[in-house]
Amino acid sequence: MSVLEFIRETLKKRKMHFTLIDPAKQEPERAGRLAKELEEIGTDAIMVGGSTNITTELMDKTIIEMKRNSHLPVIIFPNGVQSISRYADAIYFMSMLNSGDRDFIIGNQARGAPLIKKLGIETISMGYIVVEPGMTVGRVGKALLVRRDDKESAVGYALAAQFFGMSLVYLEAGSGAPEPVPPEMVNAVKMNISIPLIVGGGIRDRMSACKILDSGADIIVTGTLVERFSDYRERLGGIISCIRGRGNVEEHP
Ligand code: 1GP
Repeated sequence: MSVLEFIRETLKKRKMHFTLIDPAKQEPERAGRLAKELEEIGTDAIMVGGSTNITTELMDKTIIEMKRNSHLPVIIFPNGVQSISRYADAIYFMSMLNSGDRDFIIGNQARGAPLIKKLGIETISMGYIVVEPGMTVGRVGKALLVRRDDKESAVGYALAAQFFGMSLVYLEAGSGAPEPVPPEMVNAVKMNISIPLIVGGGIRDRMSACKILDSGADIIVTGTLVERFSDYRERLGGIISCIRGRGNVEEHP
């Protein structure tokens, strides 16, 4: 089963949680141990990537350790050609739809596509929309940030992703954002699209996760939680229990 099929099949039964691990923020061995722990806690997949200091060697070593320690699907969350690793299960073939820099919309993608083809990595097409405050990814990607009160623009970008034939839409507040994307915006986007909606950035506890899920997110992503909170096991457990308590629940093996 491809990673996209796994996502689609799981979403027929329940919502999902993905964990973002930035390979530049810890040694590959720690990333491997984290993957094992995250699998035990119940995350559904690991996204690997970051906005700065990413090299192919670091991606390779980190993903090898994750695959050695867990059965979780590993999806590359790329910031450029240097993020492409032959060891991943899939790569988001993503476009930052509201970037002001063509490299982030189509340039890096065109440069990386031949290598992805050569390595035979599964591609999952995704429209990526950066909402205020956007944090590092907003700055690096020169995002023309969607204002937090501008639901119409978010809906427009998300629908454009769907009409382009993309498989997923990602609403991003930026890693480390003080608050997640507003629930009203999540809801407006969800009401208008029929492809799965991922929401990430600033989700740190059960209450904010539940709010985003109830507003219509199909998949929520957390990253900073594992990096900066010593009680991340309890926090993640709470977030995942919210996911398991929503929708057509079926226990994940
Ligand atoms: C970043 O949405 C992810 O791309 C995760 O954000 O680090 O704030 O959880 P946090």
